[in-house]
Amino acid sequence: MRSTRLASLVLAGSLIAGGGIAAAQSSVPPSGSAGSSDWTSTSYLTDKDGRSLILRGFNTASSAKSAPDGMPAFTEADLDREHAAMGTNFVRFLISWRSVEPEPGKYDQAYLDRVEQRVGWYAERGYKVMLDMHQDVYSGAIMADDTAGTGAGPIGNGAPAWATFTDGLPVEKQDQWELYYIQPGVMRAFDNFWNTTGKHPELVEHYVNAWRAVAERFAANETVVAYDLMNEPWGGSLQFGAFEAGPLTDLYQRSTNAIRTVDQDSWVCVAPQAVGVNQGIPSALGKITDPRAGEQRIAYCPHLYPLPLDLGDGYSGVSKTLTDATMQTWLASIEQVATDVLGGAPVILGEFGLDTTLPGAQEYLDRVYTAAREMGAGVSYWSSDPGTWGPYLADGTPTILVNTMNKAYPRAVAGTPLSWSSSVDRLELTYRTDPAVTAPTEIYLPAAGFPGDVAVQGADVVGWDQDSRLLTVRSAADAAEVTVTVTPAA
Ligand code: 9MR
Repeated sequence: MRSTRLASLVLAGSLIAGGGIAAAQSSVPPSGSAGSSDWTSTSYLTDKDGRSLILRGFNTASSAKSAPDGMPAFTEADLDREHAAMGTNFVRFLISWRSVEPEPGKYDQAYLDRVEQRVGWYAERGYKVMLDMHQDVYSGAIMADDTAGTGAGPIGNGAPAWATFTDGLPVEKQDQWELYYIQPGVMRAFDNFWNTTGKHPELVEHYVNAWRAVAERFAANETVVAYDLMNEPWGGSLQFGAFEAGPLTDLYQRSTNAIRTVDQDSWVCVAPQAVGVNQGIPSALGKITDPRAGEQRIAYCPHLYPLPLDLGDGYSGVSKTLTDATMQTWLASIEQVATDVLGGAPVILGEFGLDTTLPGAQEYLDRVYTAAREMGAGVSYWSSDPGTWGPYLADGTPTILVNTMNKAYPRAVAGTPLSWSSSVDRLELTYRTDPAVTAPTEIYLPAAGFPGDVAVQGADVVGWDQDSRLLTVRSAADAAEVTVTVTPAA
């Protein structure tokens, strides 16, 4: 029953879309490298020293969605625990339009102070932050008290009440949170936001200006490297091509232009329509042009939620076959947008996640992290919230995620990573050096496989700090392509 209903949401998108899917699909190369793991992005977000960043971390956190102060239930001690146990270097930090702009045109600087304080915690520990303007089913104003009976907490979040216009249309209780998206009142709220109704041209303008207010605050902050413009966009009665190539691309372009009036350097992250594309249907997103001087800083930040796993089926049997098929088309779709549409954009897997107690969960986690590594993508897992999806249960018991995440990886590379891999006690990284980058390459090595001194080939050791678990190395400046291997010292 449950599966049928969520599947019907994906299908609903298709039906609303009419010919949209066909139009989107026709833009994907017929053979391409569909699903193969041989596509590697050579484009990366970079730090202020020009090093390529390999980003691994969490979404923090769902608990921020409806909190009165907009903050996640995530303390500095929680961050210490995460950092020590998993060596993460990245967070997709949830912010919301309702908190940024609680009244039309009034930006809540006290809220931005609180965000900045959390960013400071991450800064002290060497993280990079992507601010994610989160929404689910438009706004908490639509069904503030409705938990859908799932026990999963409030559903709607994102837009302020003053920007929520359901025009009196109903929103009935649903047993699967995604199904709220096709309730008439929610559909209408989106149609008003995108001004498909022709009645609310001011709403997107407000959203764009809210982004400028956020970017103004964080422009000079080196820890905030990226702005994720909209979580899991939904077009209401416009779907796929009609939505993605139309108002969605337009909002992304306008937000990018607004951000660039105050912030030249942070990356702007764009994502496709969520329903359907997160399940492997091709995207019809259009090109966004970055007006900054120099290289474009637009990143592609899609999500991955194969339907069977979202429905609680686990990664085994038919569900595994379907999930693998989803991965194939999803990978092809990511490559197509990142390369052909966005002109070689770096990729961050903004969200993926599952109930880690499902059968086959470990295999699925390994599969996705392998795919991300091979394609050169950053990853922010959904989410750090306590529970069976997260790294810790409410009582602090670790799930399989902790060991899954705690692997050796290069964090900041003095050039362009070409490939890397790691096992418990070995890391290998091949990269093309960039003579313009003088900062060393930084590698995280967990204590389990690297308890003491390390042996490094292919580069000189600059430093090895067994507290932070960070190894820094430098390669010969004239080497075009180098391979560095790290093992425990004999
Ligand atoms: O896991 C979240 C669940 O507890 C909430 O009820 C739901 C609606 O707010 O959101 C879930 O988180 C989703 C995230 O906001 C967007 N991407 C998919 C996530 C998992 O379903």
